[in-house]
Amino acid sequence: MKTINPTDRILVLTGAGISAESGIRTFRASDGLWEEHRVEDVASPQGFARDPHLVWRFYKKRYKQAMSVEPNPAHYALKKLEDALGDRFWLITQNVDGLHSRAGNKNVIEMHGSLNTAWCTHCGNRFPTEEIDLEAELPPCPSCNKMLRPDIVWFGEIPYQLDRIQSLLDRATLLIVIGTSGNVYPAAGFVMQARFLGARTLSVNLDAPENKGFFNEFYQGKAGEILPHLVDEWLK
Ligand code: BV8
Ligand code: ZN
Repeated sequence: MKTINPTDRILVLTGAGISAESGIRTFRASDGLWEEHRVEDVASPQGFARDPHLVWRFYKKRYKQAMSVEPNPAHYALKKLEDALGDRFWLITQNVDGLHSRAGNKNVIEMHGSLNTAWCTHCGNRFPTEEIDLEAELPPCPSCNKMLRPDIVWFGEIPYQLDRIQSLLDRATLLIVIGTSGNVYPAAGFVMQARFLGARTLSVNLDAPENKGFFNEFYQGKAGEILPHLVDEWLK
């Protein structure tokens, strides 16, 4: 692909595949099962209402795992891209592992929430997960002592910052989608919107995503191997 034009506004969307080489299992790799649980039991408000102990155990485990791994070359390639483009670069992630921020990216939108935050639906406050009592079976809110919930967007809940995302999509000249199967909406629909709005669209994915037909370019393989070279090529 030709190098990036000086006027390009780049929007990146990432999914679980970009964290795979950091050692975090993707959603699909376990055929829709996460650590032996059905998605609707651990990633839905109904599941949380039914068994908050199970859901907290599931998220505490994923939080500890996310804290124990490192960003990989794909994350650092996106940091390099943001350094070169400044506010003409924005990164939307479906991931909740916090690895993009740990790699140094600043313009990040965590549209499905984050393992690093807990949310009290009673008093509305949010707290860094490192500051709450994870030893408690059901961590209590430091303000009102009621039960916290993970600050994660579950299935059936509305993703965060959709209006912000829409305005970024409206102005993007290039949408780069990395490591996502294109199963989950509304994220999977961004490439259609970008195409419709006249942006160039590019996918880097281990296997063909569901919405493959909407990409102008598709680089098949591991993001950690492909992305650093692509970014160096673009920044020449
Ligand atoms: C909403 C937090 C209403 C949880 C997540 C029927 C049809 C269409 C849609 C629906 C439907 N029924 C219900 C819906 C809506 C639903 C949905 O899309 N369901 C799907 C399953 C059909 N969506 C919702 O409920 C969303 N909310 O719709 O609200 C609304 C919306 C807008 C306006 C008004 C109202 C909320 C969805 C958010 C759910 N929460 N995450 C948690 O993480 O604990 S989603 C969760 O699963 C992840 O965040 C991620 O988004 C998703 C998994 O997807 P991927 O990231 O793509 O991961 P996956 O494993 O699938 O793919 C990995 C890819 O990487 C693979 O392609 C693989 O090839 C590739 N890969 C692997 N290794 C590498 C690699 N690529 C490169 N390099 C590698 N090394
Ligand atoms: Zn509270």
